[in-house]
Amino acid sequence: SQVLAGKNIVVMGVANDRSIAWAIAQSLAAQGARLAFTYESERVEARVRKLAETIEGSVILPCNVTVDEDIDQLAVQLKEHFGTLHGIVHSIAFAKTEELTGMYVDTSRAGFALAHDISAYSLVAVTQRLHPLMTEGGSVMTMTYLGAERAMKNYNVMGVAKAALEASVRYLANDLGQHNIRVNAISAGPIRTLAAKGIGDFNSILRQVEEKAPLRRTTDAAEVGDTAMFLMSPWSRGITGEVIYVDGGYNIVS
Ligand code: 0WD
Repeated sequence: SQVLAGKNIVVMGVANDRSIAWAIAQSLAAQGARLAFTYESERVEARVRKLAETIEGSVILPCNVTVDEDIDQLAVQLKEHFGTLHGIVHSIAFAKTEELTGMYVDTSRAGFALAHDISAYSLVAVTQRLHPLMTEGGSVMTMTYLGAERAMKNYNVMGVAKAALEASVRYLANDLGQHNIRVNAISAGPIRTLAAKGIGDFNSILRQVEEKAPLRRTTDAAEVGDTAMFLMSPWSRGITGEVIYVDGGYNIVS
């Protein structure tokens, strides 16, 4: 039997087939979840639609997380399609390329605000509007990185935004626990995706992980997918407000 049969989950942040959100969707679908995918703009719509078509019964909805009306509409649409919502997968981040290289001290006001809006506040904005649909309890998860805790080369403003995101996970978990809604983050090791392309010297980051991580290899998106599946499932029912590392153990030695 499938552990997520009868569960309705919205997956936000598929850009292409390398997206971590896509690997998560595979793991959730394999366990019988009914999925809704959101896409940021027409720029990615066709790609997301093609991918979603390979998962039976899934729906696709627009949502740019910087636009409150988009998230309002998402709530309306999800209520129409699903009635009850059981899970939210938030796998979204953005910073200007020029802020992801060089020194953090050079971060602009606008660059700081944009990175925090899309990468941290969006989790709050989405959870705020969707948690009322989680009438049977639920699970919310987001994606973070070790750069939230360590000053890592080139990660810069995104590390500061991830620190805000991780703190948000704790505050949201504390707010929503009374409704049996859990909120957690996965801290993944570096994975080659579209978002990773923006980070300076990504190859040397991957090489370091291969050398130093206890598992002596880089993280596979499918490993993140399976942990996300666990977080969406009742197997993790006692876990909330937590950051779970899926990084081959890199954080314990670095
Ligand atoms: O090494 C990595 N790839 C890691 C990624 C290690 C640890 C964590 N993460 C995090 C990222 O910071 C992000 O939060 O995982 C999450 C997913 O990232 P990804 O799968 O690596 O990257 P990608 O496939 O690019 O998905 C992120 C997507 C955007 O893609 P693009 O590249 O088109 O910006 O986030 C979405 C968009 O689809 N996104 C938005 N969605 C709605 N509204 C918005 C927006 N305004 N902006 C970006």
